Amino acid sequence: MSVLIKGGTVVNAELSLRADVICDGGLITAVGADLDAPSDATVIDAGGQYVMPGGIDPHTHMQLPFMGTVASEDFETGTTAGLAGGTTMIIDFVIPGPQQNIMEAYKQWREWAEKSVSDYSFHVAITWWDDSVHDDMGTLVRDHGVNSFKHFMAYKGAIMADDEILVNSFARSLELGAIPTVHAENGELVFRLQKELFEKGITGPEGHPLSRPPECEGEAANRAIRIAEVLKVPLYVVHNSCRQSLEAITRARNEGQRVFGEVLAGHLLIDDSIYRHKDFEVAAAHVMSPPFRSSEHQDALWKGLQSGNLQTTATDHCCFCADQKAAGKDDFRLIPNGTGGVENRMEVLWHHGVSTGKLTMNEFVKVTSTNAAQIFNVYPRKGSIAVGADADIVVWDPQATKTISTKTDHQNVDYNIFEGMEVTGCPSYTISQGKVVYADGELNVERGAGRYVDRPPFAPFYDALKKQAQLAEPVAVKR
Ligand code: DUC
Ligand code: ZN
Ligand code: ZN
Repeated sequence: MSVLIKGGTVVNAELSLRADVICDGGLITAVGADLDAPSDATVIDAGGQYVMPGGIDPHTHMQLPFMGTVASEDFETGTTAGLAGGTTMIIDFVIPGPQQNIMEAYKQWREWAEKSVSDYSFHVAITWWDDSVHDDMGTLVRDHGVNSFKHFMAYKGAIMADDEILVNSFARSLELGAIPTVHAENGELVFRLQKELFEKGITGPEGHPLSRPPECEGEAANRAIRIAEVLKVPLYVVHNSCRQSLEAITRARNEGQRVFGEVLAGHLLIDDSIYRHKDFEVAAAHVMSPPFRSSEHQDALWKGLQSGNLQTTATDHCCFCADQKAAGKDDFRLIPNGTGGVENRMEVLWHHGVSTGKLTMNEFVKVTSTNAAQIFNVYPRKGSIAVGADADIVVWDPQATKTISTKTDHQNVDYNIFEGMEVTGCPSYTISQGKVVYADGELNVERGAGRYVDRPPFAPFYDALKKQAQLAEPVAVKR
């Protein structure tokens, strides 16, 4: 079955042009003026609309077992919600428990993800260290299409990676041609601040941001960046929420270091006053880490995106319903951390980014799709409208409006952090693997249609980095 998208403007990261697009056999087979439809083709009239690469959300946690419960959104419902919002690929995380065999965890997550309706891939978290972890990292890169490893610098006593783990895993990543990524928060400081606040009687959600100040994030981001600098390995810092971590990234990039930064739609648009909301349910629904920050930080993050010092946007989609959040009713430290957004990332970024003149349409494509595809090495298969690329496409109606609400969204969670937000600019069609899976508000998805996407290592570039690392051996001292 083929699809002809007719009369639209194709918007790629590097250029926009009036062109029709034909999809056949899951791939884009033609891009050009006045293309004729094959006789069996479904024809989409994209007049007055933009035809863009489907979004890639490089940071989600579907059905994550976390803080004594399991995220409510699974791989089927989560990827369905993504498609309704124009996101055609997610990169989720395998997170082994402390001492859990890495390959066993990887297989478990692969099994859970088989029901996905759109394509997906996995970063793998390194939560502990021994020779088996070292070897399993090699197996994952060589045989299983993994080219990125995640390190949580927070969550002491659970999945936190200390400096020893960071150093071992970053060095191993360089050897393998993989990119380390970090959740940057100083877990020791967070642990101490949480305890102090609780002992002072601050037990509600307002304690959450107080226990995780921006300085904790800035310190951890800078530490990870400097470790990566010494080891000569590129680094990706996930969900930057504050000026301090952005400054650490910007400084390093200005010094020529290969560091990438991600920002979440929520951190760009929601401020920390929400944690002081009178209703526990509302405040708790926003508990995620790092927390939402004051508007000073949002301004800085937008500038980071505009300047190119932050390259990707994500959601950290990790949903917990009110009954799950209630576990922390009397102790904010027990509120499961996580918020949703996979369905709304593209539209809130368009509305607040493109419509306000902060981002061009091409920059929008870069930060919602192309940059993630390039950084995680699946470009141009993903992240571009080009002959031979996967036919993962969103047709974008810049005039369409909607009010975001949990009553109408497809996310499997009872609270939408963008509740009530009015946006102009929404997907009218989403095409995944060449099939129309979302059209004018109707979904037509198939459980299990999503494919695991292999991401190869970064071999030639890393060879040069490895040579540099070897050159940096100590010079003998003559006495
Ligand atoms: N932060 C969250 O809010 N949830 C899942 C994991 C994380 O780092
Ligand atoms: Zn995180
Ligand atoms: Zn996360």
